[in-house]
Amino acid sequence: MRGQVEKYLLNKIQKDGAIHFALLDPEEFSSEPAAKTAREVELCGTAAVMVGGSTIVSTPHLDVIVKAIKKAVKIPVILFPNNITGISRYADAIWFMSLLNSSDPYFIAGVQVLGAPIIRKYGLETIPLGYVTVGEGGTVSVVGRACPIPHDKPELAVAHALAAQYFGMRFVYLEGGSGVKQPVPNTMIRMVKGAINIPLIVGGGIRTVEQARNLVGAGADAVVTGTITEEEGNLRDKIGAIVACVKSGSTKY
Ligand code: 1GP
Repeated sequence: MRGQVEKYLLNKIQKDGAIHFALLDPEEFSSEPAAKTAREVELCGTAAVMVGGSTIVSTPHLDVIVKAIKKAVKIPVILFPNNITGISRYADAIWFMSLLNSSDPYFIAGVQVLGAPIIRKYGLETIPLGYVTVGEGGTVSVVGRACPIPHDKPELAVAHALAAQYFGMRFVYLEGGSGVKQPVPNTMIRMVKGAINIPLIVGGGIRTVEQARNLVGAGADAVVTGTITEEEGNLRDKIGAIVACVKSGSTKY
């Protein structure tokens, strides 16, 4: 059954054509700056705050950050967990995700089995997500023992995305890796989007309005930015411009 947060995301994609997620890595923030950043991205029109990072080990710190963000914003706070340490009782929902191109069963289904009873205990809304790393792959591919899909093999991305859909997962995330030089290529997005009928999230290496526009133009239903949210500078200018172009850049609906 779809929960409130998922329904909200689907409605927003339907209404705006495409949406933006701001990703905050708890390891890069203390609670006050995290709350301030979340407030600013909310004002920019981001759909939700995602909280997670590839190397989180301290759940108590994660709890502090999630609580601070929850207090600061009205938009949903969705966990983007790297492991069972990435689960906080204070969030609204959790991407219940499987790293489909991992070679380690732990990241495909093992950690999910360990986390499921805790998620139930906390009453977190789960949103099933097929997660696939591509290109350089980033830290997440190293930590998750994944073999990232080469940029020039879009048909492999299509196969993974279709498998996610056939498993019953309700979103697919093509992950280029945080801070990578090149976001997921447009051709890959176009081919994946053409093959599936669940929403497609794209992230990793997105720094400019131009990049976001291209990704949405190619078919991304949601774009995630993390690194630029952590950098110095006027967030309203950077994120605000990307959110605006994500909305207007979509021609899908
Ligand atoms: C990482 O896709 C996200 O999981 C965000 O990447 O930090 O490069 O924006 P960036």
